[in-house]
Amino acid sequence: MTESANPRLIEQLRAVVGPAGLVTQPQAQAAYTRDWLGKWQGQVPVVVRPANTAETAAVVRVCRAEHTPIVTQGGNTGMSGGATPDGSGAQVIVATTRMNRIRAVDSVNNTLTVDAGVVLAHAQQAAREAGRFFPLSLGAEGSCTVGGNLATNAGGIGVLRYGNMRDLVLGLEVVLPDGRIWNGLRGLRKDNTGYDLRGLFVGSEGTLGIITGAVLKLFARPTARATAWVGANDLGALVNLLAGLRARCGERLVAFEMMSAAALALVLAHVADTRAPVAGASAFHALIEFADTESQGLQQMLEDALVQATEDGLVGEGAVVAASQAHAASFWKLREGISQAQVRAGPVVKHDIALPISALPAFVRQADSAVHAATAAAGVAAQVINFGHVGDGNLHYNVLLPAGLAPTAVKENTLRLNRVVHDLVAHYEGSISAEHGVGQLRRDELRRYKSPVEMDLMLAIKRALDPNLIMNPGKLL
Ligand code: FAD
Ligand code: 2HG
Ligand code: ZN
Repeated sequence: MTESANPRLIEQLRAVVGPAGLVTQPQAQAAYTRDWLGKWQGQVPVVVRPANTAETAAVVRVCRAEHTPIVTQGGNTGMSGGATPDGSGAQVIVATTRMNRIRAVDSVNNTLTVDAGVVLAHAQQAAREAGRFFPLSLGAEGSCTVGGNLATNAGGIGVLRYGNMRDLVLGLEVVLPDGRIWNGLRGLRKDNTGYDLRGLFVGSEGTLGIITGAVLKLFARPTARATAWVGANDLGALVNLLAGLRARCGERLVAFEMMSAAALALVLAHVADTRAPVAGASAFHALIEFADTESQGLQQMLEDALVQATEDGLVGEGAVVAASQAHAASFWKLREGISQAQVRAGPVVKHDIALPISALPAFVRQADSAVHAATAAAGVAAQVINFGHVGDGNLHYNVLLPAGLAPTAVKENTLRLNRVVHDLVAHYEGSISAEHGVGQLRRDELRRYKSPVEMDLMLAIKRALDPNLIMNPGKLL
């Protein structure tokens, strides 16, 4: 859509952010109106790129006066369609990426204060330069933003040791739907002065306000890492290996990622310069990483733990400890290539689920047979692509449909498989969105699986903060 859609709106926004802060040409807007997976496409009259918090607040006031809904967008790497506008052309995107200042590093308080549009990798870099460590890490870290990480409560590979984004933030600055600024940028580890306002905005997916700044927790920087690849014949063995490593090595265990044989095969087929780290046909693989501030003995500790696990029968088809950083990086390339490999392979029905770790083996057994029964009955040759952050109970239990399957058949199978998998997740009292958020992908599912009381509470919060419903309508609730 062009500027002529609502000239008065565009004019007022231009007065706030200047010409450099507006994207009005459809071609230039394309990078904002389509999501990373290529699943959703919207349209907007304009993309607004405020340079700071005051401009963001003024933009919100204009949009409110003009009854124009706002879709906040960071790096546009989300997997639930939360940052993609609808097709009406009536919503505007407010992109945070010009707000990219590292505001302060306090290495005594162990905090890092950043604009919300700072790319996650830049926040990690700022921590590193201060001799500290910011632990949130995920495949999209080169382009996702701290604001997007907060708004989706992102998880990733370090959750078992450091927690998810909710655990990593101390303070927030937020532009509210009425255009006021809430300055909650406190670097406090103790503050019992009422309701947890910060917690409300974490995971709110742009529906309660625009996060413009954050105080993040820093940690001691690990100086040593040891990485291993392990093949196992069943998921029960891997889950027992995880429990054993935790008991034996405690917080040195910083990542425990799983991928099924099918997930590994998909990466090997679709990502260049990859090869399987161990020979043999293991049904499951784990990528295990230890880290410590003390380098002495870390590699040995991992090797000893794996020898013990082999004696205990938990390691099926072999294990290998990386001999160099490049060797370790080749393991991580396999893990981080899965999302891209899925995009290349065909339509994928995603299930980003969390379960108690102890329930994972039984869940996967039941889900595998239920999915195979459902797809066989529909006459579709589907393949389960199961991988994820087993160390925190988060599976990406995805189902790959045949490339070239008609869109109507993809839709029918998606609905059918969502029901099969999510009903089983509910049976195990798990979550249907572990880390990717609800967005527009899981909005209908949420109503089915949340209790009426929980839905009422969330709607009451939404109405209280955003009575005009201008913040990301059609998402989450
Ligand atoms: P966007 O996609 O721009 O937005 C996501 C949501 O947040 C939208 O609802 C948007 O409205 C809202 N939002 C964005 N910025 C703000 C703000 N400043 N204020 C208010 N609301 C805002 N996620 C994981 O948790 N773990 C993973 O391991 C992981 N791996 C990934 C790997 C790949 C290759 C990709 C593409 C994605 C992955 N993700 C993962 C998805 C993940 O949610 C995002 O990468 C990231 O957290 C989103 O940040 P973003 O800046 O791109 O947000
Ligand atoms: C990951 O863990 C991401 O790699 C993406 O959360 C998961 O592609 C997916 O389904
Ligand atoms: Zn993930």
